Amino acid sequence: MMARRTVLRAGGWAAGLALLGLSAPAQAAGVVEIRMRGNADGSTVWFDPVGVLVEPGQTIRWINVDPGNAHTSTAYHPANGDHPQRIPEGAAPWHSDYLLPDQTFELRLTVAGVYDYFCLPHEEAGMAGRLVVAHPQGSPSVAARPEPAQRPLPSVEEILRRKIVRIDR
Ligand SMILES: [Cu+2]
Repeated sequence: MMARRTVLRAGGWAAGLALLGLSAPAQAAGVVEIRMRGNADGSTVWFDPVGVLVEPGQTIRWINVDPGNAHTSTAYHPANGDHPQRIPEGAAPWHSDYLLPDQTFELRLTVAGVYDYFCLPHEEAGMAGRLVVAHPQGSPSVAARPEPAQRPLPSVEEILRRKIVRIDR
């Protein structure tokens, strides 16, 4: 089966540059990979890492490495099942659709800020993650936001400090 490889360019910034015959300038940073994981009996599911600092335009790739479950990467946004908006104003919401084991989904975010997302079938089980999009140099303009009720996500400050935050299992 072919792996799903969907690229969604929120904001159309890179596409606009391509139309001008220019390449995106922020190619230095590599792909950030976030694994969708579950334990053997399926009782615990999570994103690994759960919190990541990414640069604007950097490719974020989710991969389902859980042989026992389908997972999604779905932005907290009213467009996704009436969820509260927990992505920056002006940023496009995303929904990966269901990823079977070994399938992937790619996303590029160009609007700086804090993005919270969840797994559609496992939100109740606390499967959620946080991305902070900021330039590595200079002070990032990211606003703090109230924590979701279901489960504490790593704080913006912790993500900025450690860049990658994992859940210990
Ligand atoms: Cu899931």
